[in-house]
Amino acid sequence: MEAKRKMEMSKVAFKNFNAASYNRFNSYEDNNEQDEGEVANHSSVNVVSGANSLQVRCYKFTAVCSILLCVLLISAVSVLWLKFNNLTLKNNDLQTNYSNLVLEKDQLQTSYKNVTSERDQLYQKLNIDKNHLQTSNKKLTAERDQLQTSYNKVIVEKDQLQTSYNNLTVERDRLKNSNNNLTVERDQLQTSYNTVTVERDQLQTSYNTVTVERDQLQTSYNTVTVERDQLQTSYNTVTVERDQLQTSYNTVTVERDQLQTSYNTVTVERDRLQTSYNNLTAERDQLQTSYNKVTVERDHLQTSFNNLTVERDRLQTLYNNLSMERDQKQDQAKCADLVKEIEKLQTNYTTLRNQNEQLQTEKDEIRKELTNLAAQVRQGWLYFNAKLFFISTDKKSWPESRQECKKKGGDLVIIKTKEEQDFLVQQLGNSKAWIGLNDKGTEGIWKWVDGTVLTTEYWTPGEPNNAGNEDCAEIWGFQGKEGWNDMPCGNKGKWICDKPAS
Ligand SMILES: [Ca+2]
Ligand SMILES: [Ca+2]
Repeated sequence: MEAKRKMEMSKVAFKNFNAASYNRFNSYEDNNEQDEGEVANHSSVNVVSGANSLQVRCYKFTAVCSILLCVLLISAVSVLWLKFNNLTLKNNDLQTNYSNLVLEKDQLQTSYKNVTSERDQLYQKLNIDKNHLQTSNKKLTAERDQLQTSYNKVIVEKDQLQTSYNNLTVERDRLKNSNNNLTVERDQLQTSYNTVTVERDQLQTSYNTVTVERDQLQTSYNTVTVERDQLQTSYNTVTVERDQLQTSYNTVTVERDQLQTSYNTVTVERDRLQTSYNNLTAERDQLQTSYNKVTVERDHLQTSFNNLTVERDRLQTLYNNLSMERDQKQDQAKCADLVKEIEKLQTNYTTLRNQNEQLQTEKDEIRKELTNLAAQVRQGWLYFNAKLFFISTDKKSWPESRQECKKKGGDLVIIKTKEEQDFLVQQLGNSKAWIGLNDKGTEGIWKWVDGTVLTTEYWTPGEPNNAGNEDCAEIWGFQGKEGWNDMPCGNKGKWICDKPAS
């Protein structure tokens, strides 16, 4: 509405401005015509004053300014027209809002009327209730005053009772404690009484037996006193002996520790020797039977020899006698026979003595061999099938291992029988070692260290596989994988040497 009003005022002003401009322009035209008339009137005179020309110029300038103002006003009016349209649209929106608000106002008006009627009804009810409550309040006030007096009396009585109750509570707690203590003491005394009664009975019986024992002990005491004196003297001598034994014990303890360490090393040596000993025992038994046979033969020969010696002596005397006889009887022929007989016996005797000497040297050789074998076994060699085997504990490459074997008077082991293979697998246990087998010369042609070509083989399944240029052989004792495997010769491992037993 305000915008509409402003628009109407703008239109009126525009009309007034146009009217004023038109009047001013008309007055300029009139003045101009008047001037022209005057110019015409005064042309004859030909007098033109400078003041009149200035006035004309001012009028022209005013006309131009008026035109410019008109243009500006037209543009302002168009802008205002656009704003007016916008305002018209907003006005319509506001109009619809106003209609809605009017409707809401009517609804609120009816609600207000309903609420007012309800308020009046409630007000009437509240008045009735208030009257009831006022009468009730009066009655309750009177009752409250009566109860207040009663309450005061009760409070006084309660305080009296509270003090009595507190005193009684204290007394009760004290009695309760006393009762508990007495109960505990009674129970303790009862148990003590029971145990004391039992102990008294036991003591009574003990006393009776003790009395008997005391009499016995008295007699024993007398004998013991005598024995004690004897023991005292023995004790003194024993003490001296004990001190001597103590010093001996200390030295023995030191020796025992030394022996313990020796024992440990000897135990290891003993186990190793035990296996060799078993093999040697079998060999020795064989040798023993041979030796027994030889001894029997020797004894047999010895008796033969003794018999022959006796025979020889007998023959010698016979010969002497016969010689004498021969000399006496000059029986040359008989003598010659006898000489032949003697010579024959002499040769028999010589052969028997040679055989005996041969057996003696054989026996000495066997004994020497046994001594040599025992020395080798002590150095760690194992005896099997007339050969000695050495299993190292150190680890070296295949060429270094072979060098070590040669230093010991042998070479890396050559295995040509199943018995030797099984023996070495058993000795290795769960480990492996280099053997004297390689294919360094020609790949796939395996040769022993003595130059012989491999014929009897005990390769583990899948070997030799030459996986990574493997030219040297090792033996495995691993359970389920017993056999040989090829490995790179530079790898470090244990090794097995062998050499003949004699
Ligand atoms: Ca190879
Ligand atoms: Ca291999």
